[in-house]
Amino acid sequence: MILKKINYFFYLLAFGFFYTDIILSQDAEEFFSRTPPVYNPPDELLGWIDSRKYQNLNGEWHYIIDPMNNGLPEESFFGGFPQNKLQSDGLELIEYNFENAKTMEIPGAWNAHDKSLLFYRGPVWFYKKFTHKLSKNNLSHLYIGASNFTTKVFLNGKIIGSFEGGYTSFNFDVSEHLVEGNNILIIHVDNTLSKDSVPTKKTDWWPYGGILGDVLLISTPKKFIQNAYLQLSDLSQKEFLFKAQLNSPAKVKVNLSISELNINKVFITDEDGFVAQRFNIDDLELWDTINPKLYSVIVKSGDDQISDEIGFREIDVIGKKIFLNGNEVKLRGISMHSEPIDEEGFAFSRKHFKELLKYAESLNANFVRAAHYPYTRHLAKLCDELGILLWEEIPVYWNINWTNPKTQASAESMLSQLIKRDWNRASIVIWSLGNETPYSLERMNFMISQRETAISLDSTRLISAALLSGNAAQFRSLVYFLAIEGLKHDFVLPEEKAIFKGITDQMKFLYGDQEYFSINIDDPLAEHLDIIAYNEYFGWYYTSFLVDQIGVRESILRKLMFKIMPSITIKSQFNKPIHISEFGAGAKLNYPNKGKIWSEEYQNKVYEHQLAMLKNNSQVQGISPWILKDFRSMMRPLEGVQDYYNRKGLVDERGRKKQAFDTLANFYAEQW
Ligand code: GCB
Repeated sequence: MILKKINYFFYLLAFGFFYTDIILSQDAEEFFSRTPPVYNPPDELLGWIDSRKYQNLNGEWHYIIDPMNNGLPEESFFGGFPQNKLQSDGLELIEYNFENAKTMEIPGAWNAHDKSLLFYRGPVWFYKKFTHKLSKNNLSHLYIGASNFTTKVFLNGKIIGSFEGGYTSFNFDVSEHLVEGNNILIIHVDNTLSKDSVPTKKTDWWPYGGILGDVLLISTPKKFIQNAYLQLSDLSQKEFLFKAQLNSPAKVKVNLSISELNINKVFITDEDGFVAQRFNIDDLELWDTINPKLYSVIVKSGDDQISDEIGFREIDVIGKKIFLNGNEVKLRGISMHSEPIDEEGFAFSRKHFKELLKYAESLNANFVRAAHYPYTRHLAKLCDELGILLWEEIPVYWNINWTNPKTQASAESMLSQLIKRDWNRASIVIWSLGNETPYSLERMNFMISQRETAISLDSTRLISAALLSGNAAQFRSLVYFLAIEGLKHDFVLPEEKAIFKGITDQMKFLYGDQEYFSINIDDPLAEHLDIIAYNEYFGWYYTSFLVDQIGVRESILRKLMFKIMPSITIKSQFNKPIHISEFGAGAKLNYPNKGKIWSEEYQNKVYEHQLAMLKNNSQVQGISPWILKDFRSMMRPLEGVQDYYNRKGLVDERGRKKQAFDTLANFYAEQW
């Protein structure tokens, strides 16, 4: 044994560590292979948080960048950063100090706060010292509005738990770990993504890192209402569905009141503390886009009381039409990313969205697509107040790992956390299961199971997903119709006409009976959706995909594309409304080469042709062009033009309008 310890001593010296106490007390194996600490998952999500008592922990936090994860307890030889060791006589070797570390405002993305972290993808530690007054009769829950993408929480040196998945809210009961007076909250956030995460590594938006939502210490009684749901479930029957979940598994009374409607109801939960009841309200002012009526709703049980402003409305589809409260409605929309106007980073506040929604309103839009991940709860609240219809989505984006059960669980957790947070918002009319997911059997199973999750939590909204643009066979027929058009025009050179002639001769037997190019959205997922959402990029991408195959100049293909666009038909074999969830073109504000790619004129031309085309398609009942504002993207490096922005915005990053802004605003005001 002594020999073993001496060997071990030299072994440690070789590593440059002089841990006598460890040598005397532990075996080498034990020292090097410590069992990893256990991080518990968050508790059931707390709803109605704006009506609860809380201590706000937003504001200035210290941070330490730790690319090697040296501070994680499971990775470190000195207990890790959560120990928050301090020097006392100056002879302790401690290689970190939160109190002296730089600070940043929380919520906020580190990429925006510190330019040197713009492209950073890795771990960062956050530290907050706060004073707290203990209250024996209450519980304290640490609530984090959003944190990207993996979060580990430590309070006063103890592990609280971890959460994988960004954008959505989560909470832990920290009552046992709080102390009277000063408390130290340390949060490890890692924005690394992988092939198994949701989203995966490759996204056409910035994978902002940091604590991106409010950090609140919410106080509840020991027996409390975790969440409650109140929605109009059937307009014709004037029927409402109320659900509430309490934390204590016992039969208790829950009181629901809406004083303006003289509603005062008492329900009794089951043994699990859960209640779901339907009831009728006869006389009611409905919420809609013109009159976004909200009622003050109070839910009480024992010592706990929560309240919210809730609107009641019905969204439905019948055949190929969409109905709001029984009246046909067209979705005059705009897509968004969660980035503020004229400010770097992630949009997290009411103020950010007030400003963004002003732009949506001046577009005459009645609908916003919040792509491609959950935003702050403030967005849906504002849409409720302003009467704007809202689409919310989770980042099941492009090709994620359909067969990994962990990936599936992560998507499901995001979807349910989002729904449980926002299920009382009248403005939300669509839950979107994802964006541009290529067809496979595994993807079908994955998405169908997601749909079931959504419906089991809330069946009063429509379910959609933005489907991929066109399959290979459809693109082949596009080549044929471009060639037919090419034979008609003098701007096409004789040698290009010869190519087009060859194409039409070869393909005539396939498409000769057809007059116009037509898309049939045949993705079998459409069968499981209420609205078929479809992203298409006529006038922008498609010609560049085809140019090498066809062998004529791209400029010619673009001209021909504009010629055929007004006659293109977009349909689906499924008897449902189609929503064009994206179309667009990139433009740099004031780009000098007028009319060329990247110019406002070219973008505007795409809008004019798209709107003419979509107006002619009767199954299309909604559109949300891509996109309101230029947004950051690591996929867009072109110097002097993109500079790591996707330039498809109708306004630039500072909020300055491009030409196409008014084109869309006028279309919505006059033609749609
Ligand atoms: C898409 C994606 C969106 C991209 C956009 C583009 O189809 O859904 O995330 O940003 O195209 O600009 O290419």
